[in-house]
Amino acid sequence: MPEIQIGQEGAVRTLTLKRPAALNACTSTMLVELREALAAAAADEPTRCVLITGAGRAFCAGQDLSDPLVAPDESAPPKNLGHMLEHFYNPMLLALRAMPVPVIAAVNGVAAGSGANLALACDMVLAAESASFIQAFTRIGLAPDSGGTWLLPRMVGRARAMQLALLGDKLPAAEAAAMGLIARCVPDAELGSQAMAMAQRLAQMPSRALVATRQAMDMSLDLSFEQALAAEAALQSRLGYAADYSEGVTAFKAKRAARFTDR
Ligand code: T3D
Repeated sequence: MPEIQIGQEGAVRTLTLKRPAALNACTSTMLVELREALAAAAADEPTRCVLITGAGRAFCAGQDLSDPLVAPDESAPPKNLGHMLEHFYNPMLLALRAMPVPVIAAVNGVAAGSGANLALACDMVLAAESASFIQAFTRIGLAPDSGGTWLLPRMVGRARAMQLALLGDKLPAAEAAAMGLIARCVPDAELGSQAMAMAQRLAQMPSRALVATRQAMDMSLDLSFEQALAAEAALQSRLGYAADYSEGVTAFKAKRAARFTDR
């Protein structure tokens, strides 16, 4: 039984985490399937946006704590959890951040531990009102992983990042939106349609410009102002040679909608 369900709506590839009985907790199988599904979407020219969501009442409860690769076992030596990260999480997350098209998370319920950070690693997060985000790591004696230590301070500042990570409290979606951790909190019944509408909108936009925006934002916090200006100039040089720039300006002058095709 696949643990990732793959769908397609026009130019939008949907990836649904599908272990609802365990709140879509991540197994090594699911992480490999997710990485492969991202690679397939990246290689598929007609796909111009990826939408990740969860089946059932949760988005993802983080690492499956029953997985023999990580579950503590008194009759066996302790396991090296770093291996799970190095072999399964990190390659998937690096593939996600290197996608040639935007990636949206539609958080339909609780997103805990690595499940929360999987959502936050996406380019835009929409969440249902009943959803929540939990940096659940310290609750079980671990520190944030799956990019949490990098993402959280950049997204909400160190003080809030530390509060979320140290306490591991449940953060309702509305509060996550209010503090700028996610883009939008929507009524439960509207999550699917609003997330798909956003994905379809992004799919019509110039993919290379969107991806360059992600790259520039990711880099900028580690750069001086001068370095950021230089990085922007380098990205803009690249975009200026692409067909989408020519199409965008031509469409503007002709007062028509642009038809972007680069990827
Ligand atoms: O290398 C490494 O492996 C380290 C990597 C770590 C990455 C991490 O993600 S660490 C954090 C792991 N996640 C957690 O600690 C969260 C554990 N889950 C919860 O705290 C709660 O389930 C939730 C707050 C997410 C939801 O609570 P609630 O009350 O809505 O649901 P529930 O009743 O607790 O769970 C429903 C079922 O899902 C239940 O199974 P059952 O009793 O009906 O058969 C529960 O055991 C299962 N489930 C929930 N989370 C996990 C899980 N099963 C396995 N692993 C889980 N993470």
